Amino acid sequence: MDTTATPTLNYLNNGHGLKSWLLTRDHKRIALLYLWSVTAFFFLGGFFALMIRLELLTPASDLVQPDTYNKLFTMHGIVMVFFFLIPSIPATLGNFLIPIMIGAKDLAFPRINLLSWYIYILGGLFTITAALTGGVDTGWTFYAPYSTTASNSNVILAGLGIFITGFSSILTGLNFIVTVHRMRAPGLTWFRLPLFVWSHYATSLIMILGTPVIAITVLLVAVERGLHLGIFDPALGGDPVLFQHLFWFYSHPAVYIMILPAMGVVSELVQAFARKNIFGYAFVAFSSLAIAIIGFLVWGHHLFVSGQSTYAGLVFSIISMFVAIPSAVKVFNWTATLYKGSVSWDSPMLYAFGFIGLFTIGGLTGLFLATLGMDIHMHDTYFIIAHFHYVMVGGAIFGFLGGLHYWWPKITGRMYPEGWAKFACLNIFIGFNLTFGPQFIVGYLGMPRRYAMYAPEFQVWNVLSTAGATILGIGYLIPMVYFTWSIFKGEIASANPWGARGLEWEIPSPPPTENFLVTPIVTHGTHQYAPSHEVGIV
Ligand code: HEM
Ligand SMILES: [Cu+2]
Repeated sequence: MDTTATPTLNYLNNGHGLKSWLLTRDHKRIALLYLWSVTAFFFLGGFFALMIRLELLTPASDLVQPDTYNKLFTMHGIVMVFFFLIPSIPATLGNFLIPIMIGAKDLAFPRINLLSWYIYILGGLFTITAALTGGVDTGWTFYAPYSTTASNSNVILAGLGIFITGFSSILTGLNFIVTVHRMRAPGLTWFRLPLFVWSHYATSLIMILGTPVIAITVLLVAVERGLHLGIFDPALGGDPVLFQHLFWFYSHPAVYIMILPAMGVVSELVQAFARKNIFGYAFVAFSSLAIAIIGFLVWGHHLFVSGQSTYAGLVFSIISMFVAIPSAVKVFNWTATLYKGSVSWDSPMLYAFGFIGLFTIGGLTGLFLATLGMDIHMHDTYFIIAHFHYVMVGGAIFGFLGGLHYWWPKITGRMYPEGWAKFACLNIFIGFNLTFGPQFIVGYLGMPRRYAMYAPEFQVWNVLSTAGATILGIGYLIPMVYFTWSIFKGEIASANPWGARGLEWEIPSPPPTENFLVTPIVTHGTHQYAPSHEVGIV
């Protein structure tokens, strides 16, 4: 059987019209539904970001009123975290690739997969409604008692949106876990799984263990706001620090929901473009699990200045240092894999390089912040903003874009223009560093976050940052244009345009509806760059 010729029927042309998409149970089509929606949310969040940056071009509050400014950064944070970053890689690339990578026809629960998308959209509509009907000004962290008492905004509606979307995340996580346990092709043992699958397995564990906590937290905020029961507000007999514990017990692990899938992507990219097996497969696989577990133990580093005991601060400070170890293991092993590899500089690999560099900066500055004494100086300054954007934009979004470019030929059956892709990547890299680099400095100098106005001596850094954000914004638009173009005009992609290894490269591009016409039997790990081995399917 010739598996590389493009068959006439594939998942894209098997069924036409809106209904065939809105009622689909095919994981690949659902992945595309998510891709369109997370992209829309990304540009919505990006619009808010641009407004923030334009306001901060000058020290005075001249573009928008401070109250509007508060609503802008709140909506920016909520949209980017809950509606873009958390679902971005798992719901798009994960949904598309996990069944294929393990030799299965679909996820374990295809209908629940579709349901997850509808729940996500419903949650998004609630939150957008909250934004349009007056906005929310609490910051995406909803700190009590401001959010439960003082804030004159749509807290309950926005919270409901996040509560609903949480179920989407939980169901996706459950679906992935059951799929990886139950649906692997014959011969695909745990230690033959692609590292992308391992990282999604770890992510799913966090999703199902952590998400209920944030759901209950926003529910309690709504209960206190609506019914005036004293849970968090000291005036009613509640405890505001309890809110912070509950919030960060989810939201710290959630940063690993955002970054682990990107690490999985980078593990695949490094192997494909260095033509080598990963150095220390088991270490990389287990480091994902270690991150998932230790990630649940460090939330207290967000409470260093909340009045928790020095002893608790000390313990959280030390555990936070530990969580850096498995991340560092990954960075070391990627670097060791690249060492003496025949590295090709295609655009997905450029994003992987970007990820490794920027994530390392984000991670190391995280160690500064985990140092108790230092955080007290840096707390609530722009240093924090710079740190988490290096991790989440420099890390998660570079991983997402790298993965999207790498698997784009598989997803669409078309190549994108490589010259433009390299140009866009460079654009994003420069724009990113110009936006967030100066924020480390201005934060260190003492500029606080979340204010529409600032002292004039900080202006020069803010002008640089706004200029960078403009370049970055344009950089994000370019792939939108050439990806759309490539769907119609791009060169037809072969089954394996990169010469990469893995089951997904052994089926046609785009894949047929059932992925595999014959269930593959796996005889060795999916990353086999040693020339003596046969590839995946026998
Ligand atoms: C064009 C790129 C971006 C720019 C220029 C930008 C700018 C900003 C600024 C200036 C703030 C600070 C508001 C403040 O606290 O005073 C902020 C906060 C934040 N950003 Fe971004 N951002 C960008 C992209 C992103 C992306 C892609 C994400 C997530 C994927 C993200 C997530 C966040 C979060 C979570 C906050 C915290 C909001 C809060 O403090 O409540 N940002 N961003
Ligand atoms: Cu944290």
